[in-house]
Amino acid sequence: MNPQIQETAIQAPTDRECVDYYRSLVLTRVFDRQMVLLQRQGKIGFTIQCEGEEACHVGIAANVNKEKDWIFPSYRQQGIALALGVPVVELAHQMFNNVKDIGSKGRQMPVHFSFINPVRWVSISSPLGTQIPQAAGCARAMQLKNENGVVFCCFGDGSTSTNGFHSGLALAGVWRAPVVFLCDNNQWAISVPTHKQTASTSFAIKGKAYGVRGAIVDGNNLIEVRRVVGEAAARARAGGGPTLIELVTYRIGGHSSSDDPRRYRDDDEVKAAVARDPILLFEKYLNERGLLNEILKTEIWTAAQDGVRAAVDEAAALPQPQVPTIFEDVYEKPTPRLARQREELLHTLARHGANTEAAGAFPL
Ligand SMILES: Cc1ncc(C[n+]2csc(CCOP(=O)(O)OP(=O)(O)O)c2C)c(N)n1
Ligand SMILES: [Mg+2]
Repeated sequence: MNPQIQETAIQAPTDRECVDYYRSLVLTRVFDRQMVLLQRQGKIGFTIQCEGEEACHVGIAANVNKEKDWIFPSYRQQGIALALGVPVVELAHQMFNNVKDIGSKGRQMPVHFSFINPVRWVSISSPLGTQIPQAAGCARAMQLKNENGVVFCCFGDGSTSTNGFHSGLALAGVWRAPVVFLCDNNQWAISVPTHKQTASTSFAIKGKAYGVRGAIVDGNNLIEVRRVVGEAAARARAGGGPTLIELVTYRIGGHSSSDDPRRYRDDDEVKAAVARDPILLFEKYLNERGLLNEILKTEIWTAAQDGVRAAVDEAAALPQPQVPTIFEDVYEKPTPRLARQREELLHTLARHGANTEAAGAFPL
């Protein structure tokens, strides 16, 4: 560790910031619940909720410098995007995989977002842990270019069992790269509980073998998440190297819209987690600071519901991308083989038509 690096004291948030954080928590919750309803109605094929983990996301987002930093998310971080001001309609376009799904043009599963504006958000990969060495490499590149940015890399407790986790941390440790690894320990990796995932005393301790500082924070306490992530980001920005932060939280919903968690976990466990719902905890904090009253609360929930409804109406009304667009974007000039395949596809479509209806649930 470099003794020159001073710890940066993170200032408490202003009243205005606190109310903004609450808006982001609520918007994320409303968006997620609406996506579940749409999936159940057969209007979108799939979704992944982050219910119970929103304080992690809003607390992380509070430390992101949108001009300088990069985010390498996993598939359960929509709260970070919303808190950073990505318009909810952009998320809705991706969920419907419509023609305005700019990041992936309908080629990715729902919730696998990519954004460039207003945040550098790298396209989400389904294979677990693959973003971790990518994030270390991105941080190394910024270090070599003397850019003063930080990479925020998100993954779950289960993803610490991937090769990517170990190679990513090893590289980041050696390079002292400016990256903050954020492990959302939501207690489950689909149906695998944390005690079957690792025999370690924590996930944060896994950084030690790689020379990466570790920290553990209550992921349901937004103010604490903001502080601990803020300290790690400041340290990384000052050349102090990477940190692995374990955010202890709980996945209140199923793993995805294809999962029924009642088959493998106790209702009592979920009830205990719901009692520590991060939105309730943050409301208590706001009340203690005298920042929330019933009028403001109603205004914030109503605005979120109206915003999500309008975004969904707009996204649902748009068609899906034309099927031949799958040949675009890889080569500036398509290879002869691709050109031939495109012609064959056009021919088949002309004969049989395109079936663009979602034909059932995703397997995951
Ligand atoms: C390399 C790889 N192995 C397995 C899977 C299947 N899979 C998808 S999500 C998941 C659980 C991941 O759990 P965790 O990392 O804790 O994240 P969480 O879903 O809890 O946010 C698994 C095993 C995958 N996508 N990629
Ligand atoms: Mg998990």
